[in-house]
Amino acid sequence: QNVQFLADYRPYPFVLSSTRMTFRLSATDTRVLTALSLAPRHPDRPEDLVLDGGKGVRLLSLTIDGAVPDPAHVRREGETLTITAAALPRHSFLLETEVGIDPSANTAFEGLYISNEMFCTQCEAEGFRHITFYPDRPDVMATFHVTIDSDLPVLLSNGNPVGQSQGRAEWHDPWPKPSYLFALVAGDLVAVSDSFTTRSGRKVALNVWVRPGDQDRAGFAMESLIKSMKWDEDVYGREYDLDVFNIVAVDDFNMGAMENKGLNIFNSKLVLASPETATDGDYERIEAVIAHEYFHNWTGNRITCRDWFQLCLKEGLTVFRDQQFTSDMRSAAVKRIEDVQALRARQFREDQGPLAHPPRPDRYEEINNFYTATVYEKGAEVIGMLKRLVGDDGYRRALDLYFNRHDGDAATIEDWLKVFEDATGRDLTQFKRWYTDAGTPRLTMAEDWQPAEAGGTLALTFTQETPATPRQTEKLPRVIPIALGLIGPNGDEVAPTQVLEMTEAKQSFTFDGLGARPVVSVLRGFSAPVILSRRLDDATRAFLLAHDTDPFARWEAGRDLALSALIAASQGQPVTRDYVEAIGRLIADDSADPAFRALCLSLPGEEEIATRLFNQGITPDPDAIHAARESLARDLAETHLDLLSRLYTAMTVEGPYRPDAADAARRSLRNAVLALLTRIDGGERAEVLFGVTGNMTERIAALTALLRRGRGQAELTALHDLFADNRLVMDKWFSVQPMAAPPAQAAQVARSLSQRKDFDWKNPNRFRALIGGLSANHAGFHAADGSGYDFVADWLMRMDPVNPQIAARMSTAFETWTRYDAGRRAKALAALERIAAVQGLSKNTREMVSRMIA
Ligand code: B3K
Ligand code: ZN
Repeated sequence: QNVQFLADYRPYPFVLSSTRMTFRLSATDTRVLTALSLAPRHPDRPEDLVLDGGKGVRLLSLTIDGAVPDPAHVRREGETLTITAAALPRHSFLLETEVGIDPSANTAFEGLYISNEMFCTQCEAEGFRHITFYPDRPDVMATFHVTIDSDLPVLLSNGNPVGQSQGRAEWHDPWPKPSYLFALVAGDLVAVSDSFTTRSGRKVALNVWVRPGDQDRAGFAMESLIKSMKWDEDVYGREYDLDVFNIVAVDDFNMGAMENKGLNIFNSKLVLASPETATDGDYERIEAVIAHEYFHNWTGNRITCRDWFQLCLKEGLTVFRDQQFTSDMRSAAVKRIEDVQALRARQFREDQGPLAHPPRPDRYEEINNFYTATVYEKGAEVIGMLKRLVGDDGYRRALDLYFNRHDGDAATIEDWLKVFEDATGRDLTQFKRWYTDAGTPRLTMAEDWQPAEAGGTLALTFTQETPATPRQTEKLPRVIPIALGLIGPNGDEVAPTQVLEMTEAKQSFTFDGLGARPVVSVLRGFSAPVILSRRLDDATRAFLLAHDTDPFARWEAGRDLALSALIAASQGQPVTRDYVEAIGRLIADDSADPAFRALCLSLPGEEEIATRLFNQGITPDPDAIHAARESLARDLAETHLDLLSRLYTAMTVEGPYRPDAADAARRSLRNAVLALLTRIDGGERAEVLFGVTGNMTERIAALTALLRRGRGQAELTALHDLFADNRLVMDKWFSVQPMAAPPAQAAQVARSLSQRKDFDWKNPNRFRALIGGLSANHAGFHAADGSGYDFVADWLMRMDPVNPQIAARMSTAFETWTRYDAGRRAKALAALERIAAVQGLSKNTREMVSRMIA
């Protein structure tokens, strides 16, 4: 009954041209005065005016062109305010309201709220309706003029500053925008400032606003911003379009960051970094998310979404752009492998379970439940495929056309595909299924080799099939770009990468004139988000790991080798030596990028092993998987002890810490080696490293390695003593313990941490650290006694009334529950049913849980 359908879209019946607002800030009784310049879209067909407005918005006054309407024409129902057509002029009119809201009571962090005495907002997707009555939908766009009255020293909103006096600031945003891009910040803040001159000569003032004392940790964010602005000009020809660009760091934030026009608001963990407090991974993420939010200025803000079903129009594209940016700033090969790992871990998992949905869904109950890996990461993969199919030039022409044609629009996926069709002449009707269909296609490849006197022929036959997903049982074939190359028996490439375009359910491609049977390197660069299966023995995988010219395919060969060993071991079957030997050769190769070697040396996670088993029709046993992985790690360490010890010393990074890709690569290899060696050295190296290092990358690596061995108590205490006042480091402290705990203790570790006074659970980062830390411990969360399920369920029920978005998001810990054995399934289901039975459960969590139980 609460379901929204894509098919029901209709334009808003009024045109809103400008929005003027005044905020009189007060922690418990903020007054918001809003003046909307409206006009009926069809004056000859009068319609009621329906505005959105949350329960916490108290209407204090309302006038139309200065007059109070007859109260019989003003109706408040649920989350809307309706003014009947009879009370409205047929021409343009001014609607003015005054409302009262209580930011101090806002624990859901949606709308206007307070974090550490600072006022801030989060409006995407539907937070603006908790600030005032408004057509809170992305296709209603207006210029904003905002006045903020407050004694706080720093008062910020979108656009350019147009007035500043004691106790008052005025901001004007000339670019029409939807309400979800509105932002306001007020507090005692200090800025790290710089400037950027755009290529057409506009000088832009840049500020990263933080709490006093945090300035020395904001420099990297600023550097990242400047690099992003330059990159978007160089690569996409997109310039910034206001006089100022502000970024604000906030401690209480439901997600990573938000692209509000000219005023990005960030979770402080994605802004603040120093070598002592942030890891290499944190630095890389900060750089990527600063870029992502900045890139939204064009892909999201200048061109926004017609409705929330089109969310991947801005998110998929902006993720794709930030991935390109990181590839350019760091190592493209490493970035691609990391992205595929993340895609498989999160999106494939989603796509194969009860929460599967297409990148462009056609129904939802709570839109905040659709900010998913499918919308974001698969949305980006789909663009990567498009680019591969139309080529770099075609992509560039299509994007230029997109920006020219749709600047200022609230657009759709249809608009997006049309620019590719118009710019390249290609018909994308079949390709569109990637947007409208859920599920991960299974691609199989069979080889037929015909030797001949003059030269052999290799025929490759591919079949594709997509399993049914909720509400989508019929699946039609998709366009699958399959990048492949051929490698001769001596290891030389005999055919460089080419892209086969598969469009049928079953399709063959032949290669003639081959002297000897080549080894096929297929799905290079992970050219399509599919699950590939092919018959390949471990020796051939080892051959690919040694010789493939495509770094992704090379890594994948090693991954498959590792998984084949792990699966055999977890099933109690004999394990070949191919993986252990091949990996030894690879890591000894000093010409290979240390980051690449680190990726190859890090064993697949337990969840990944479970997924592989599940895809092979085998019920995963979390304890057996854990044991198999531990034993392979130990085997690696014992077999290559000398080599690993040498590498551990050789990869030491000299000199002061720098977060760049080259140094981070060496640390990542060294830490991967440490994880293995700690399994056999009694923790000696990790203890030494923890004691001498000054950077968080090595501290956390050493601590994690120790905790996995059931050690590390002294180090935990030391970390706590050093950083008790640093929230972000304490979040790491809370998450690493349940994550790295031996599985049998994980739930208990989490439970006792949750009883600490400093488990400030209403802070989303802290909650995610602990609850997410346990969910990331595969065998710990899926403990056979159900202790992991119960612990997480208890906390979701506690969080739900306080912050439904966080509860709903974290409930995805359960999304794979049907994969496991009957005993675990019964316990997981009982936990889910306990949540479902809660009276007054939020619509967010209710939707998630009922989809998972269905
Ligand atoms: N657009 C925001 C996400 C908003 C999430 C709302 N639940 C951040 C981003 O994707 O850049
Ligand atoms: Zn985004």
